[in-house]
Amino acid sequence: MTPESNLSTIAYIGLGGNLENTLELLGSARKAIEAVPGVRELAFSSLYRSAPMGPVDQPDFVNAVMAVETSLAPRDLLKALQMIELSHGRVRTDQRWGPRTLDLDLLMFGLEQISDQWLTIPHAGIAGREFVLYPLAEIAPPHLAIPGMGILSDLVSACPRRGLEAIGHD
Ligand code: ROI
Repeated sequence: MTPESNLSTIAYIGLGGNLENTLELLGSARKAIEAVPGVRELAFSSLYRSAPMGPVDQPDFVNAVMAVETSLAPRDLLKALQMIELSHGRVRTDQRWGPRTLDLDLLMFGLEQISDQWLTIPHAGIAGREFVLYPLAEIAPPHLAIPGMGILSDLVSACPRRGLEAIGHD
């Protein structure tokens, strides 16, 4: 079968970045993900502005979650996302490659649970991160079971919004 046929697994991808061209990068990354053979977009959440998790002496982040249907194996989808990060996620500052400006995280791959040296599915950072859970809840069924973590709506209820705000649809 070609990668285009048998689109059977629903995967969720988290997108984020925190430099000034992040909005452009997220739109461009979205197009690049849609262009991967064997991947079809099902939904794209609003864009959300969030306070940085971790070191606070950095700009706010913009985050979103995308649902796709795919015929790819999880590791092939991961590789495609990493290629897109490399081609979109770095900007030139002076002579040197600047910090990574685009993160693409494979959050879920159907109901699979994978834990090896390359990949942890579901992504360990889903639970407790408002900038993942709220956009995910916008485009996924509320009763979605996240293997090993619980039901999406319960995880959202347990997670304060902190400063998270939707900044609109694209
Ligand atoms: N904080 C927010 N709000 N959003 C992110 O996507 C994000 N990504 C990161 C760190 C630096 C941990 N903080 C983040 O990699």
